Amino acid sequence: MNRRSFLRGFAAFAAALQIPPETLLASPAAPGFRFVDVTSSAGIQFRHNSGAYGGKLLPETLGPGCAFLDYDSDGWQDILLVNGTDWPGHKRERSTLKLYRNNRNGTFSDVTRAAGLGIEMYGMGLAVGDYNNDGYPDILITCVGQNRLFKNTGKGTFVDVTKSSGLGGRQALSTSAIWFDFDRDGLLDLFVCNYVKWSPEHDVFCSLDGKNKSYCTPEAYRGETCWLFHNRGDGTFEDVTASSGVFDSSSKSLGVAMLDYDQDGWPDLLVANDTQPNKLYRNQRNGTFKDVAVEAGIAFSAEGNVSNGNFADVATQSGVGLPSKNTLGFGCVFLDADLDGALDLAVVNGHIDDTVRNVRGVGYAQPPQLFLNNGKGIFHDVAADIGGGFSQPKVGRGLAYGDFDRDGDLDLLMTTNHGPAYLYRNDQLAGNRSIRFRLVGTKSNRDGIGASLKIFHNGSIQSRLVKGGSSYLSQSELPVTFGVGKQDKINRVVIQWPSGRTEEYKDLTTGRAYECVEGKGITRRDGS
Ligand SMILES: [Ca+2]
Ligand SMILES: [Ca+2]
Ligand SMILES: [Ca+2]
Ligand SMILES: [Ca+2]
Repeated sequence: MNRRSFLRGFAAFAAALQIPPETLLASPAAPGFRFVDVTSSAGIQFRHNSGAYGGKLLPETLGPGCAFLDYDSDGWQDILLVNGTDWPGHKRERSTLKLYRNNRNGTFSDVTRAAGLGIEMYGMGLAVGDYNNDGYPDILITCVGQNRLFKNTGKGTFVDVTKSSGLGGRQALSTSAIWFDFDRDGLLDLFVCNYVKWSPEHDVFCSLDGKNKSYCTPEAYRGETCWLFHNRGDGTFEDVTASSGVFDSSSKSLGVAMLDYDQDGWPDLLVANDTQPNKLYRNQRNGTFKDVAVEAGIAFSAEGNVSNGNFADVATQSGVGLPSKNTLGFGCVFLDADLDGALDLAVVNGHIDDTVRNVRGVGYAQPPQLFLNNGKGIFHDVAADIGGGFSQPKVGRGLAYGDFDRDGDLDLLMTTNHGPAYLYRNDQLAGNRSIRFRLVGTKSNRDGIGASLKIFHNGSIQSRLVKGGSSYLSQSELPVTFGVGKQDKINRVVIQWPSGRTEEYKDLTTGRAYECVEGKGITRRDGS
């Protein structure tokens, strides 16, 4: 499937999966929130360096990713922005990824160098997860060439453990990655998407006009398998790509999402491939996976799928299909932007080649979209109505959400190719409230990745899975946010931990954030 239908299929799939029909709350006609562009007032000064010098090398047009993460574990979401670098032989400037620490007052400080991350590498995306369960999130940066694993020392710094962890010695064009605990042993494992077999020496000449070089479509390159690494628990990883059944050298993978599509408590994976069939890797609970994408109806676009699968492409009926027909979507996240109890969808768009300007009807820079869910699964793009310049055309790539100011609503972080990053603060206007949960695993992995939460309030039920990844090259915050409209209490929350343990808490006040420690109980946190 092409990238456009990749996004539509991905979005429709997630919509079908994540929006339970019982979540039917009334949605106001006008959006009950607005976005304020706080990028510069927050102190975020970032420009992605794609390295583009005119050679039109394939990776230049793909990045970068971004994340909300709490690297110093102070309860405030920090920001990580991935960067590329100049190509060998075309050196003009020094460029590194950026780590911004949250100052807890709406501003951020650039702590990249102090954290030991002022290192040049051609980065694409990231995955953040506490793989050694010490309470501090570690960072994997996917790269052109060798991916890098940075272990958090817990003292505000990171050390490069790529080699000692066993992840070294691998050259690829890696894209999205995800931490998840596929064997449920309490240790996060790592899945990495690779796009195509590419190196600067083997870049193919493609052209739109037969004269000037342009970025190739993936058909010009051979595919590359994704990788799965099992966490041994001693700081090292074992490559189980082949033995786990996920090896496939024809894949051209851009995105990966964790889900539990058969609801058996074991995490499955959806891998979105460009021009190749998508994969739905069903966890067979014995360390292996089976691709069931074709049976499930998610391998191809709507036209190509057989019926009777678990998934149906509802992009057209849901109102997402038509407005995304002429856009090229990259980062996408489901979030309850207006806190009405129904998950909305944010998408960033942008073409891969600036010469597309010459082609009628399709722009290089394209407007980001924010589809509000009316509570009945019908989506309507309100990007132009929410202010902040959000809907101005951009060459969008990465997208993540997080409540950086701890006022209970979800703010958005966006990256653009060879351009700036954007931070949008969400301001609620209708008085809707949320309830937030941060999970701390003890027997389960410390991040609680793979835990499911269900809240019951006033006759309705909402559920979420704690997970990383899912967007493009990016990761949203791990704490979970439920919008509850005007309700000041929820009846109960049920947490199903990956260890198998179930916990339940009753009569919780909304407008607050809670920390749930596996086996220890629930505590209210300060702030929101
Ligand atoms: Ca922090
Ligand atoms: Ca594991
Ligand atoms: Ca909503
Ligand atoms: Ca917020």
